Amino acid sequence: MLPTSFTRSVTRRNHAIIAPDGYINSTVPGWTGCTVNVIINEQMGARLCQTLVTLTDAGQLTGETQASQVFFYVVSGQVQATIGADSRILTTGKFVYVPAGGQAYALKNPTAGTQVLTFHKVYEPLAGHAAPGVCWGEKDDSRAPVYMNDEALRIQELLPNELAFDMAVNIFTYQPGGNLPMVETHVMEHGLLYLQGSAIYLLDQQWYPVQQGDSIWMAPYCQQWAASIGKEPSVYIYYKNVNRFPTVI
Ligand code: UGY
Ligand code: MN
Repeated sequence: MLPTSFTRSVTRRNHAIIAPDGYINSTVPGWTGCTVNVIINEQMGARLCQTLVTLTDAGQLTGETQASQVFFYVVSGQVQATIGADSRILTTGKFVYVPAGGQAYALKNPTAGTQVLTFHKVYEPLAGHAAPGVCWGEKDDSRAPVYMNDEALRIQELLPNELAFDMAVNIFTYQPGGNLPMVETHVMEHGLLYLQGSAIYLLDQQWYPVQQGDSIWMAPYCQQWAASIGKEPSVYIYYKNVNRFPTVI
């Protein structure tokens, strides 16, 4: 038994590891019968919000988007999502993207213990492109092409690759022995949740062991590299800001 003074979580200037051992619940208006853990938000210096919600069988997530678009992904369990006139059952691995600007949403009738991951980003309109509509989909390994010619790495892009979208959400699968082909140094920001397996992550020249259930925030230019550890694939779902002019200068 580890002392209660131990945690793998860290919060640094340009990255954070948030392991479930340090969760403290938040109350969010309209989200009832559930525990909400706000994993990443602007208080950290981030420009996205990431939450993990665990629902009781009476749980409901209801609201209306404002400046931010919201991406809901079912990590485990199932829930009924209603967006406008469209209502669908979301089982594990299914998602719905809800656009910014007054779109009502309701996630209801979950099985007890259902976990829902959310990513939120203030939408930046792009002249000449209509804002995206509601988008439904699911994790599908057959739609995950090889990444950078490395058979041990596959990425599925969950949202359409269109300029109207200013955020991407991808699922990255590393086979045992797989690792990023280089240390990435880039302007885009990430929030992620490990869905399966374990790995070693290098963030800003520091090493972190991570596993299923852990979340990571990487600020712009936080250098990053990862390798799968163990005998099963390591899999994470991650957010990335994309498709907008990179500077106001
Ligand atoms: O899309 C990405 O930047 C991705 N390869 N980064 C990451 O997984 N840390
Ligand atoms: Mn990256």
